Amino acid sequence: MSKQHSEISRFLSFVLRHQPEAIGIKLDLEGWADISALIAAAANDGKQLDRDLIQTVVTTSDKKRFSISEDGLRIRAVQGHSTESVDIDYVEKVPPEFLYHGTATRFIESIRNQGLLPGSRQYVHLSQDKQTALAVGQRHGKPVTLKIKALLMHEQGFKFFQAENEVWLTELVPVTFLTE
Ligand code: HQG
Repeated sequence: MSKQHSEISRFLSFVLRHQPEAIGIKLDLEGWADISALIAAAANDGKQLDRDLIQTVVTTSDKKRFSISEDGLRIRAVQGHSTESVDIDYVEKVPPEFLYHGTATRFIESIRNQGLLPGSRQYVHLSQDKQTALAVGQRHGKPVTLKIKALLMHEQGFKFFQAENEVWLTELVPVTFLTE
């Protein structure tokens, strides 16, 4: 991905996950923003976007962070939201026996005491494999992965969802479901 494209990706993550109001756009409950409104609002904010650029960023996003509606008119972030105005109706899914969470070593003590909490986001993010979790952890510092007893959690009534880009979501992970 070019530097220009990753800057646009970061900008889209910011407005579509966290602060749509920063540029004066609205997201619906499912997280969708009107692409024309987004382009106009971004222009007012000094960012030149157009449909082709947006489409390229969506298509080339390494983590498939965004999706465009079938009619081509709207865009949303598929997960990672902190804004309360969005409440995506994710479909519940039975998780595999284990899922992984990547974090930094400095958070481990707190996580062992409190379990995994969503922080500013709506959900705790979990990965299907250890390698992906390690890459997520790397963003925060010296990485470490935790193995989560996901199926056992599910059997005990905790809900799991999977976003379009395959990231697993759950509201929190109590300490008893952490291994290693
Ligand atoms: C940690 C990226 C102390 C948690 C990725 C994490 C992901 C605790 C940090 C997505 C804690 C939150 C989300 C506790 C959790 N005490 N620390 N009790 N419970 N934490 O960025 O999972 O590139 O909000 O371990 O691929 O790192 O943005 O969450 O280190 O899917 O598209 O609190 O973001 O995608 O950090 O990442 P984050 P995350 P993008």
